[in-house]
Parts: sequence; structure tokens; C-alpha cells
Amino acid sequence: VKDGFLKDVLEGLSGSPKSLPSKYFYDAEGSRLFEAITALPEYYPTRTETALLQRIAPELSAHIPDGATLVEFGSGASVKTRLVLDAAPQIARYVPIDISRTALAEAAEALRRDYPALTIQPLVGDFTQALQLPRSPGEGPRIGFFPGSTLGNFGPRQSERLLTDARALLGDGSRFFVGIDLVKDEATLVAAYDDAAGVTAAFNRNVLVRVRRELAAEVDPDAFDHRAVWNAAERRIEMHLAARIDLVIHVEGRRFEMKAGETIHTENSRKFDLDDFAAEAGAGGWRVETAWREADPAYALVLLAA
Ligand code: AVJ
Repeated sequence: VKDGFLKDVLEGLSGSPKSLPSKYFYDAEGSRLFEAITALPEYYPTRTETALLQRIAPELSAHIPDGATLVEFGSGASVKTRLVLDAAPQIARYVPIDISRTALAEAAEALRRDYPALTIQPLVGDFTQALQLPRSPGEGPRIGFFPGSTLGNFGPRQSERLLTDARALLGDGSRFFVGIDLVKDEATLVAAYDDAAGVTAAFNRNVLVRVRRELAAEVDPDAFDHRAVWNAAERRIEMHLAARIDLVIHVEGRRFEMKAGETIHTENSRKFDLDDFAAEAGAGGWRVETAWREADPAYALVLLAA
């Protein structure tokens, strides 16, 4: 991971405009800050999705066959998973996929305690890479679970690739249950990514804290302002770190100069229209079986069928 991180940082800072991949937000401190974000009054996606999931879980359960395997992409602490498992006791097996071995181990242990009849088979890995999931004898159909609108971090082409890979991993007769944040008024969107308490700003700067610590780089995270902007043409919230002054970043003997006001683009969070999402899913080999929609703030849980 370290080598990949260095390579990605050098590549991102060499680019114009400069950028860093958003997946590097999530070290221990970044994950803690993201958890804090989900509790902010401005950050509606998590609580909206959780409430919607709670409400529709019994209906969802009717679409899940007996003996199914639930495969979660980026499972973290498996909090939303419990809502699905509680409503669908016919699920026989749970395969949480996450890059954090420790998060996986902790979540699996807690779930084993609370769901003794469930077979839990954690898979350490990056779900954006083509993963293998060998079929166990007698295994039922697979249901993919990808909540949190994490799909929004991927551009249209990457997202199509992810949906295609998920289709291959989950196999024939599978379904894919995906949470997506929907387009809404700009003020609501921007506030969700630029909260009054400054937690999202700290989350954004944390990627530079990581660069400094893990790559022994010379960079002052506090010399950057947090920016969240709505890009209407691309239908995405962009997060940037804007240099407050002319400055220099040193990484592994390389120097990267920045002018005051120049930014490092750190994240895209796409917001969807249901029709656009259906088209993207279609290109990945899926059709919409059912879509459940929350009106305000707009959010959707979509069940795709292979
Ligand atoms: C975890 C990717 C869904 O894009 O809303 C939260 C990450 N970034 N605040 C999102 C995030 C800034 C979040 N996702």
C-alpha cells in the first residue's frame, strides 16, 4: 500500500490541476473523522439512507432468496448491514469486503456474537480491484450491498467498471443493492461538505497529514483552506485544498510549487438522477428491479438484478 501511496501522491502532485485520490482519506484518523461527519447536522446522506433502509428493509427482504449470500463492498463497521440481516434472516452467509484487516476482524467478531446462525467469511481486499470469490458447494445466490453513496466517488467510467466487476463477482441470478445520493439544491449539497464545525475541513486536510507522516514529506496542512464546490456540469461536489500562500511541498526529493489560491483536488462526490444511474447500471450488466426513494433530502436505495 505504501508504494502505491507514494506513486499516487507523486503522480497527483505532478498533475495540472493537482489532485490526490480520495481513497487515501481513510487511515485511522480519517475514518474517525468520517464517523464524526456522519453525525453532523449538515451531513444528511448517512442518516437519510439509514432511515430509508430501516423503512424499506421488510420489502427488500421479499426480494432476497433463501440461503442467499450477502456480499458487502467496503463494509467498515457493518452498521447498516445489521438492518438488512435483521429483516432478512434467510441470509445464510455474509462476506464483508474491506481494505482494513482490523476493521473487518472487529466487525466480524461482533456479528458472530449477535448472529450465531450466520456464516461470516471476511475478505480483505480493495473492492475496486477484480476480486475472486470462489463459489462454496451449495451456496445460494449472491446479493451485493454497496451503501453510503460511495459509488459517487467514482467517475462515470470507473463506476461502470465497478458495476461490471461486481456483476462478474456476484454471478448469475445475483442482485446488487446500492445506495446513491441524488441531485438536490446547491445550498444543501455544499453545506453537507462544508460544515460549520469544520470537521469536513479537518477530514480533507488529513490527507496531507498522512502524506507528511507516511511519506516523510515536507508540507504544512494548515497552510491550506478547505473548499467544497458544486460542479453542476459534472453533477458532483468537489473538495479541494487551496494554498493560502505561495508554498512548496517536498516529497521524496521532489519539489512541488504552489501559488496562493492554487488547489489540490481531493474528492469528487457525484450526485445522481435515477435515470442516469439506471443507464450506468445497464452498461454494467444490471437492470433496476426496484428503487426506493426518499424525497427530502433526496436519496435512493436501488435494487439491481443481473
Ligand atoms: C463516504 C464517499 C460517501 O462522498 O459523501 C463525506 C465521503 N467526503 N464528506 C461522501 C465524504 C466528505 C462520503 N462518502
